[in-house]
Amino acid sequence: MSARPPGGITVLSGGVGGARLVDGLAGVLADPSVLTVIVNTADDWTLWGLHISPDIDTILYTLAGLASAEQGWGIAGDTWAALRMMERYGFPAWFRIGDRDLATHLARTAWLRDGRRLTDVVRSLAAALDVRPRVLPMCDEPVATVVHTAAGRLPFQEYFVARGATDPVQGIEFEGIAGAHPTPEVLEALRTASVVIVAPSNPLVSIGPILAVPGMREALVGSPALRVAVTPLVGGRAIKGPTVEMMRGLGLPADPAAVAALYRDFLDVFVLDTRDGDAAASVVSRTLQARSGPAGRTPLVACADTIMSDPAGRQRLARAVLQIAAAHGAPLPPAAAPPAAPA
Ligand code: FO1
Repeated sequence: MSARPPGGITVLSGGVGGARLVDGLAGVLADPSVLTVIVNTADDWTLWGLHISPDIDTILYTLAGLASAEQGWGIAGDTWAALRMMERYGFPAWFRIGDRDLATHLARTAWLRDGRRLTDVVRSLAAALDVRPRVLPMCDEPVATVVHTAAGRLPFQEYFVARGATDPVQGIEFEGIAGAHPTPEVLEALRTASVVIVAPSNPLVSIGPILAVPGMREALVGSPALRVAVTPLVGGRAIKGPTVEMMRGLGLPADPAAVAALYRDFLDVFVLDTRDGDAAASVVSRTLQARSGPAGRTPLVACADTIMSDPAGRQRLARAVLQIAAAHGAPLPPAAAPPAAPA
């Protein structure tokens, strides 16, 4: 395990929304190697005998500057020759693996078959793609999200991609979670960070599995870092994906206060979108009400523009989150100089 300087920044993240903030942070930090990303792997699945890790790959491709902005997954400008051939051989083609993306799944699968840990494999992928932040799977063991619907128990990608996330969600299960452990690298990243940021990812199926790994919440509670979560909801809607529908399906109010309550046992600061500033009081009261046992620290609420529609928006939110962390006393690594004003 390579030693990192203390005072790092560790982000818990799913795919697209989290990747945008991670990219913004990597862009504003003078040394992006102080950044560690702990990534959901419960969306992982096996297709054509290959191990696919959608959220890990979205983070890697985004940080490598390869991501397809239109799709939100896969590689920009990828081609589909292999997919078309697989279709001719009778394989279903609803999960679209591009030709260059296919190489990532082939390499990962080959290395896993050699007996390597997923953590090591992701390190090799990141090194080959010149990704400087450290990207860590939440665990090395297989975990699979299963969505309970009226149509039955659906594997996550079948619910999300094949059926377009249209089935009302009745329950969510993380198969294999009881046998999972935070890796030594994950525990070290939580122990040595000065700030832990929960990205604006889906709290149920992106952040939820990370927090469900036995020992993860305890590691967050015990971390000396300031723990900041960024809302995935703005104006009652998720920027991307079925967060609102899933929360309602599980009987939760689909609002930022309900998201903050899911992080209640470790949260220090919750970042609301500026447009939702009037929800601050309910974030505090709901989080406190939901706390069991001694109240601990009262979560504080801050506001920022959380919409990341372009690279400038990603960096704007990254700087805002770092400023909020600094204002709450977190020692931070140096940020890169702000871009020069246009002449
Ligand atoms: N998402 C889609 O909506 N359609 C696809 O065909 C698709 C293919 C795909 C291939 C590789 C990969 O790593 C991800 C892919 N995704 C696709 C994204 C993925 O299903 C979800 O975005 C994540 O699991 C949710 O974070």
